[in-house]
Amino acid sequence: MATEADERELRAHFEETVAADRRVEPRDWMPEAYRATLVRQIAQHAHSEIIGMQPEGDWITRAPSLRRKAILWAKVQDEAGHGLYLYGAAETLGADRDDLTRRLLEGRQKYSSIFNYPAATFADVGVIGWLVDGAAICNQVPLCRSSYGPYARAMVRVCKEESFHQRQGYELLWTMARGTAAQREMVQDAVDRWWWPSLMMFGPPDAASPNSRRSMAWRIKRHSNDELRQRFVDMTVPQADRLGVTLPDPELRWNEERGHHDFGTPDFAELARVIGGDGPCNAERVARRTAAHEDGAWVREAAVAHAQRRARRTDDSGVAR
Ligand code: BYC
Repeated sequence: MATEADERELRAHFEETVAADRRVEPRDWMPEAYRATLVRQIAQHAHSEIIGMQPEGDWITRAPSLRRKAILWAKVQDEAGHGLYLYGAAETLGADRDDLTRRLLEGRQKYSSIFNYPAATFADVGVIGWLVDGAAICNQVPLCRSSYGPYARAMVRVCKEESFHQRQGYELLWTMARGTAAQREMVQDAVDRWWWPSLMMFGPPDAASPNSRRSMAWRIKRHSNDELRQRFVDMTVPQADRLGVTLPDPELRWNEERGHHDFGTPDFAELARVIGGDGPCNAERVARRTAAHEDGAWVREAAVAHAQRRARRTDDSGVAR
């Protein structure tokens, strides 16, 4: 059993590792609160990827051409892969995937607020790629330097794929914006509906963010919620100009002195309501995820039975067959 002196030494080593920007790995000692914070954030991130398949997934059968259908199908499949890497990263911290799924379905763990909004038209597919994946990239690129090794490494691959997703969304909108007047209207309408919820993805303002200070000290998060929100606005405004859409914020303007855009305040009361379960699609999203989990029970049972049979055969002969 570790003595107090051992623990002091282990803690000092952990703090030195984080301060020197080296990676904490699963085999390393870590404070219990660091582990719990990571499980909380990584699980929430994984749940977001999986629930996030739903708004766009609804459009796979209704995509207007075979090309658009193939692209969308591949993108939604990528999100499933991201969920898988992230659940894998959570497992390296001792979390159990079944338990995490149960917590999601029982409302004991969260997923990103953004996926509780409906994807009303095909233009929403483009806007989700451009704005939602764009916001995700802004948030996730710094996570590639997160102090926990498996999370940081998962983020490298996720970011590469998200970057492709963002471009496909922008390309879709670019095509629609150069189409008919009705298509241009659909694009503007989708931008109007998704702009503020996209800004809310970055979380509450810094002054109301209970986890930020500690997560930043541990270098799990590298930037505050407000810093990343600002970065996203600065990145997106020129893209909106090129596309020819208006961002629905009368306070949005370049501030020469700050070298950043000024912008209005998102409705954080709405964010709190959506996180609390009272968004436009919360009930539908969780019900769909629950049904998919129940429908998939036979696959999990078959996989376990297969693994057990393989293990038994290995025991009998010493060789897996
Ligand atoms: N939605 O102290 P704070 C994708 C919670 S999916 C819901 O600032 P923190 C994609 C927060 O968890 C990518 N909950 O927290 C997929 C905390 O609650 P708990 C999704 C939110 O952790 C498919 C409380 O509010 N990205 O790209 O320091 C298709 C107080 O907040 C939200 C990630 O998951 C929210 N928006 O910072 C297309 C990124 N905001 O846990 C695209 C990873 C806050 O204490 N996560 N909360 O009960 C993070 O970077 C951070 O967790 C956050 C919040 C910036 C989101």
